[in-house]
Order: sequence, then structure tokens, then C-alpha cells
Amino acid sequence: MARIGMIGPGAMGQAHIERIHTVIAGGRVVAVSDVDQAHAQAVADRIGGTAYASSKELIESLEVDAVMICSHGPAHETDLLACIATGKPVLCEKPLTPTADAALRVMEAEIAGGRRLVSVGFMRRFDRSYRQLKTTLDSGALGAPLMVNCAHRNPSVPDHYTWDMAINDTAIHEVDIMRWLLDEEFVSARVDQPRRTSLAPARLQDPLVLVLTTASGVRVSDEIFVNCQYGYDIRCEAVAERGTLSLADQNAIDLRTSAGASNPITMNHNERFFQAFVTEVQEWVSAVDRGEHTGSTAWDGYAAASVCDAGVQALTDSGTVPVQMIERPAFYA
Ligand code: ISE
Repeated sequence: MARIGMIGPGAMGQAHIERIHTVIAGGRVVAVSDVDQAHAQAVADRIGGTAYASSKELIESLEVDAVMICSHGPAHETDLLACIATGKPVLCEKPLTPTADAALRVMEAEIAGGRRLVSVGFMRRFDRSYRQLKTTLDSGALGAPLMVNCAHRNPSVPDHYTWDMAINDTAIHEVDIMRWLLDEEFVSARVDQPRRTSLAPARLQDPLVLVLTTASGVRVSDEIFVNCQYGYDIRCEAVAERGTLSLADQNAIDLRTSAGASNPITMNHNERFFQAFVTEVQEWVSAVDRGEHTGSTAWDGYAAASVCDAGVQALTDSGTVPVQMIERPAFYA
């Protein structure tokens, strides 16, 4: 049984606790820490675990075998470095770190430690429909991919959502899943700013379109529309030489009545990616038990952060911004 310590049990963290204790086998959250100590205590009381006064104490605790980091991005680096220093596997929610420089420091520490310990919570890699998309593209039946058109729509965003988060909190999911799907790196980013919706808070340019180009020239466009009102709508259409393929609607059934055809629309990422989260966390917990690494690596976190750095710059600079990245270290081959 993997004894897990969770840092930052907010909405995402508590959804993870719920699945670890109800649907996932082989793990239990035994410790929590949070910047809000009273909150940590309340969660600990609810799950019968221990609340630690700091994330450092939680990471170093002998009752913790592995760590989940669900706090906000800027807090990740210190905790990741502490996990690496104590040799504990860690599943870190995205972003690994808010900038590529910070991700590089995490990678360097992991490489120096000689063992892959860091997994990044890019849950879409575990989604059945994305996996099918990849299997079909990889089979070569459609020829080479040429373009991918993505859309990432949220009904609305919370008050703390800032202008740059459209790239490094929202589009980062497409950045990662497209690197994984196309199996190559991005070389440049551009942002187009269409007509602004009147329904977004004044601080946000919404929607926007992030246009990315891979090393081989595949063009990925990602519509980010985070105040679309009607639902949590994730789309992806790959256009290849001999055909196209898209994510289907996520409903198991189609409802048709005399009033017409209708389907429920999911409203948040937990609903839309429920199965992906379960598979991701189950695979991680099982790997922790076997002493193995699973899922995306610190390299993936670094690569995504590098593309997002270029994307954030493209929000304010007109034109195309090159993605700056180091060569992939042999450790992550
Ligand atoms: C949030 O952090 C997520 O990860 C969601 O999947 C994404 O849709 C949302 O825009 C982000 O803020």
C-alpha cells in the first residue's frame, strides 16, 4: 500500500483523494499540508490522516512513501527539489513549474540523483479517445499529419485567472498532448486575437488562438475560449495526407426525441476527463508500489514550459516567437 502525502489539497487535490480512496487500488492519502493550516487540518481530520505544518516536513516524513503536489504552480519547484532530495516519487499537477528555467533546475536535480522520480499530471495522455487518435495516426494509415485544429473551451474562469494563464494554465494541455501525439517538439508560437467576447472579465483577451509549428512543419492551432458560457468543450481534429480524424463527443449515448437530438455537455475538467484521471493516478500508484516511474517526465514538464514561455511572450509581441529549448538529455531518452 503506497502511503501518499498530498501538498495543497484544493479542489483538484480533493478530487484525487476521493478517487484514491474509492476507485483506485493500492494507495491511501495519509498526510496533507497546505499554506492554510486550518484547511490542512480539516482535510486530515476527514480522511483520518496527519496534517503537517509545512510541505517540507510532509515530504521528509517517514510515514510518506510518495508525494502528490496539487498546490499552485509557483510553489512547485521547492517541493519538487525536496522530493528529489529525499528520493521520493512525486506526481506534480501541471504546470511542473511556471517557467522553463525553473523546470530546468528540477531536471538537473533529478538527473544528478540518477533516478526518474517526477511525473507530471498531464492527464490527457490517459484519455481513451486521445489514445485512439494516437494509435490511428501512428499506424500510418492516414499518412503524415499536416495540421491539427484544437479548441479548449471553459464555461468561465475563476477570479484569480490572469491573462497569461490562457497559455500556461489552459493551452498547456494542448501543448503537451500535441507533443505526445505528434512525437516531436514545437519550434515557434504565435497568438492571434479575434474579436473579444463581451462576457469575459475586462482583464482577459478572450478568445485567443495559439498557433504552434513543430520541427517538421505541422501547424497546430489551439482556440482558447475560457468564457464560452455553454460548457467544457475539448475538440481536436487532425488533418493528415489521406484523411482526418477527430475526438468524438464524449457521451456514451445519443438522445433523440421529437424535440430533436440532444446530448449532455460536460461543465468541467473533472467530468470530461474522469476516466483519464483515474487511469493516470492508478498507474502512478501501482508504479510507486513497484518502485518504477510512469507517465510524463520532468523533460515533458520542461518542454511544455518552454513552449508556454514563447506563447506568453507572443501574447504581447506581435509575430512569431521562437521556442528556446535545450537538447533532450540522454537521461530522458
Ligand atoms: C485548469 O487548471 C485545467 O487544468 C483545466 O483542464 C483547463 O480547462 C482550465 O482552463 C485550467 O484553468
